[in-house]
Amino acid sequence: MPLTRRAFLATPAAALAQQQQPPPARPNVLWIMADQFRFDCLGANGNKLIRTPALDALAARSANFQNAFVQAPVCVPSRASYFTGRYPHSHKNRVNYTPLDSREALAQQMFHEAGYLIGSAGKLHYYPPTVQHARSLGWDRVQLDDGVTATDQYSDYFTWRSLVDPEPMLPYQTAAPIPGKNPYRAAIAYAYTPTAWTGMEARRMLGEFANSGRPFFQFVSFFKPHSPYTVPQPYDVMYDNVEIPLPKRVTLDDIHKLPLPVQKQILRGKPQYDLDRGRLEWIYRSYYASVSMVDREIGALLSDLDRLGKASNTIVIFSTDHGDQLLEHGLEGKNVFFEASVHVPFLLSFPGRIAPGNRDELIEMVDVLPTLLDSCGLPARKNIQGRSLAKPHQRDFVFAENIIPEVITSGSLNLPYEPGKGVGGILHPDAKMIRTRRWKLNYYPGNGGELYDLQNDPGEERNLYTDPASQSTVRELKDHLLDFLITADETDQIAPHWLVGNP
Ligand SMILES: [Ca+2]
Repeated sequence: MPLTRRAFLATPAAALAQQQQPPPARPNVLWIMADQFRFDCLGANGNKLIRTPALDALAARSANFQNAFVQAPVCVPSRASYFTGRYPHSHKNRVNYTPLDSREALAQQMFHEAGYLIGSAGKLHYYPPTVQHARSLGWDRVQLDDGVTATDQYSDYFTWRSLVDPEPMLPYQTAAPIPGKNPYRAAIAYAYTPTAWTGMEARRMLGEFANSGRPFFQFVSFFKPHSPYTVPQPYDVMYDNVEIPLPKRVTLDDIHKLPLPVQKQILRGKPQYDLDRGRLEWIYRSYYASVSMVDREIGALLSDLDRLGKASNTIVIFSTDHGDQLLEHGLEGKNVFFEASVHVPFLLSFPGRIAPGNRDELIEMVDVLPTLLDSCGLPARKNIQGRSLAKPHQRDFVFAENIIPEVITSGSLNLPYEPGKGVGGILHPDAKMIRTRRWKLNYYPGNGGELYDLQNDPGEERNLYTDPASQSTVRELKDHLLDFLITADETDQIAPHWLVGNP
């Protein structure tokens, strides 16, 4: 009597045949990150002046999120949120140059457990900032360069350059301007810059991984376009004749209308709010040129991915840890909740699985890790707070948070924080942002707040926080914020034995 299909599947022979079938190939992950990259500095996001052909080509085959927000406008907390899928107040890595709690699980460890080959080239920004520490956090291959002189002694880039650059003693951030030309013209040659090195190491690693026969998770992390603005030839002249619109000038009076923590941030160290407009023009040209440099390296990397036959089964994402004010509201850099700092570009490409095109929904960067796990068929831990973008996804608001003493005590200021008394007139260190499609509320306990109507005031110039007509909106957003803070880290707050299937 012939075996029915059901009876055959129950036989030992069928079990063996199933075992011998190779499992379906898991997709690879190529995660590209740039540091301090503005949303509006992508051709694909509507900038007609900037040259980003590689990222524009990637955007054309990606879901290009128009309303993506970071969890913190500062490097380490934002990056820790990307890699844990958790909010800063939950993972608690709230300020730069502090270690992450070793109980937190990171993306690369989750992919390592699933059998992936794991690699990183470029900036990680861990503490301590060593290769040994990075390896202990799950990376099989690490080529490290955190991009600031304080960490150069641990940098693989620095070691490499000392061997290959005919002028290795020339600091990599030094300018060598020609009178009348770009004052940020770099002394170093392009081939020896951290940007070129990161691209080169990333391509080398990708080649190795592509030939390994294993799925891979590769992180490629550029320091640029983060300041200093120095750019090597030929990028120093790339935007010489381009008139880039500059932000509105602000006065000390404008700054003094903001909540005290924001004033302190804008006026810390050597305030730049009244920077010479000619100098500012060169800052914009050099920032744009840095973006174009990063774009060049991304183009070479993606072309390798294609050449190696891996493009069709690789998820590619492009992300950044925060934006750059570039003197909007009188501030260089970030550490504030203005759109230029928290609203970021985010591209997600997964051929055949994620439909290309602009996506309008509000998303948070804690959503990135659950999206990658979901797309690769891997389970997500219960305490991950983001939501997969590969599934129907709707948020009524996004959330960000920021530790204020971090931003006012860095650089030339070094004020201690005293519990109960605060620092520099700021009573409590923490600040929270909640942003709907129309409204943004920033709250500084003990120091007031900001409310902006983004629909009628996209430049965030009219603070309505104390405006009598806006009080119901302030109350409603504060209610959302309170509900969010109570429920966001539910799995950390509720007894473990109540959590079904908690690892
Ligand atoms: Ca950063």
